[in-house]
Formats: sequence, C-alpha cells, structure tokens
Amino acid sequence: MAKNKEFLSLVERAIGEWGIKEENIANLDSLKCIKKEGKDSIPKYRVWIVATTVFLILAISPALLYKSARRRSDFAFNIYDSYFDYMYGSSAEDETCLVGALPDIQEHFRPPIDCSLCAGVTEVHRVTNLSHADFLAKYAYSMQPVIVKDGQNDWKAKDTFSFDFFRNIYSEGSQALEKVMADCQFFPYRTEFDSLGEMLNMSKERLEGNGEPWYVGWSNCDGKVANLLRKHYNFPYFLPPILDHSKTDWIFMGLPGYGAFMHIDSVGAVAWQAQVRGIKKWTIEAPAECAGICTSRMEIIVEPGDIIVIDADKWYHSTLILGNDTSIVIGSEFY
Ligand SMILES: O=C(O)CCC(=O)C(=O)O
Ligand SMILES: [Fe+2]
Repeated sequence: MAKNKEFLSLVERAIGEWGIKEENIANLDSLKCIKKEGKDSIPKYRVWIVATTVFLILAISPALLYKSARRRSDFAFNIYDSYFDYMYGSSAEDETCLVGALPDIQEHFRPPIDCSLCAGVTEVHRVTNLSHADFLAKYAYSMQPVIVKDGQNDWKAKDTFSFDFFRNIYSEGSQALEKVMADCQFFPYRTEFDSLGEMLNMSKERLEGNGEPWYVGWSNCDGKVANLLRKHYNFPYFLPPILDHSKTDWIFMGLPGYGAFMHIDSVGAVAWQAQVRGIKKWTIEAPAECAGICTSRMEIIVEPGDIIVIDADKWYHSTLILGNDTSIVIGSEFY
C-alpha cells in the first residue's frame, strides 16, 4: 500500500513538475512490465481453491440433496424423482445409489475373497440324491462347485424349452418383453442385438447356425412368466425351501462354439443353473488374491439334465457350448 502511494506521488510529480504527459507514462515499457507481473502474481493456490470449491459444490451438493431426498424432504425428493425418471425411468424411491457403478470397473473394486474357501477345491463334485442337509453343509456357501446329476428329474422343461417356446412367451409388444428391457438385464455378449425382442426375431438360418453366431442371456422380471416357467421346471429338489429367495430366473441360450467371456459376478448370491439342452463347458479361475492357495483354473463339463451350483461371485468364469445342440439353461440364485 505504502509502495503504491510512493508510486502515485511520483507519477503526480512527473505530470505536474516535469511536464510528462499521462499517456506517455502509461505507454512506458517498464510500466507495462510491472502491470503484467502484477497480474501473473495472483497466487496459483487461489486458482486451486476456486477450482476445488467449484468441484466440491458440484460433487457434494447432489449427494447432500440425495441424502435429504431419501429422508423424504419433499423438495429434494421431487428433484431426484425427476432425475431418476429421466435417466433410468425409475423412481427415487427404488434407487439406493445416486450413480450406478460402471460394470467395466466394478470388478476391480470388488472386496478380496476369503481364499480359505477355495483352498481345498481341486475339482467339481458330481452327485445324485443330494439331501438338504448335505447341500447346506458341503456346497451352499463353500465355493466347492457341484453338479447334481439327477437335478432335473420330473422336469417338463427338457421337452418344452426351445427357442420357439421363449419367442412365444416374449411375443412382440408383450409386457414380459418390455419388462426384461426396463427392469431386468439382457446380455448380448458378442452379438449386435440391442434387445431380447431383436434377438428373438433373428432369421431361421441364423438360428440354426447358418449365419452370424449368437449367444445371449437375460433375466426375467415378469411375474406371470415366472409362474409359467415354474410349471416347466421345479425348484431344485436339493435346495432347502428357505433358499427359494429369488423369483428372477436367468436364461442363457446359444450355439455351439460360443459362450460367455471370462468375468466375475457381483450379485451377492450363489448361482444354480440347470443345463436343459446342449453341453456347456465352464472354465473357472480363482481370483488373483488366491494365487498359490487355490487351484488356479478348472474346466467343468455340464450335460443335459445336470444342475450346476457355483459361487460365480467368487470364481471367475467363462462358458463355451460344446457338441452340436443349441444350449438352453435356466437358473437362479440364493444367498
Ligand atoms: O451360462 C453362461 O453362459 C454364463 C452364466 C453366468 O455367467 C452366470 O451364471 O453367472
Ligand atoms: Fe456370470
């Protein structure tokens, strides 16, 4: 400030006493230089403070607003209801997270598994006549994959499940078809299909393997379809009824030579899958944190009539359809 005053009095003297014109002073190179240095001397940390404040406002205020929406503040709730309706066609009531985890990065942030669970697992068990007690004690939560050879006895599915069966259930314009896309999941894998409807519309040539390959999976969210499907399959006899948690069935279908790429699930549940038609090879791998503790890689062949139970949240897994028949499976999960 004092320096400022000295400078101003010098300028006044220059103009008043020495007769130098104001514009000449303003044009002095040295003055321009001082002005520039003044500007440059705005401390960098101020820029950071402003940037960080803006970032925090942008990141934190939606989160605080969201928290307040979940506590039923009407103002915040209405904002978020419109947001979720626009983004996902859902209500703020049904959403537990502000932003969904991106599937591609999700697996890199999964919690490490307890490797003692797979330490003794060297091969799949193949069993029949599996009691509830044995299932609970040996397989339900153990990471030991098991194939129940007599899992589909008395099921109608082996005679009724076909591509046409599912095409009829998920007919064009049906609520069931819409629900798969709106509330459930459709995995096109390596195909170009955008929806289940599109895949069920494929040409006869392609369907029979004389065109582009196809392998897909989807989950069912329609109550009526769930009830209908259960007329064709039974809740697996070896699962105690207390594990009948999920009405969401998963169906995977596709041609020999194709299957699902290596991945790990994140559903918080153990999967069972009934191989209704075709032969499927599962390749399972222990997660990296279990290297040296668990068998790193195993191959498991599942045949028509089998039900496999596998903890797909803990084993990495990929599948490949073998033989000549199109593979059709139905499955679900328990926790
Ligand atoms: O059956 C398949 O091809 C894949 C199944 C799968 O990834 C699963 O059940 O988690
Ligand atoms: Fe999976």
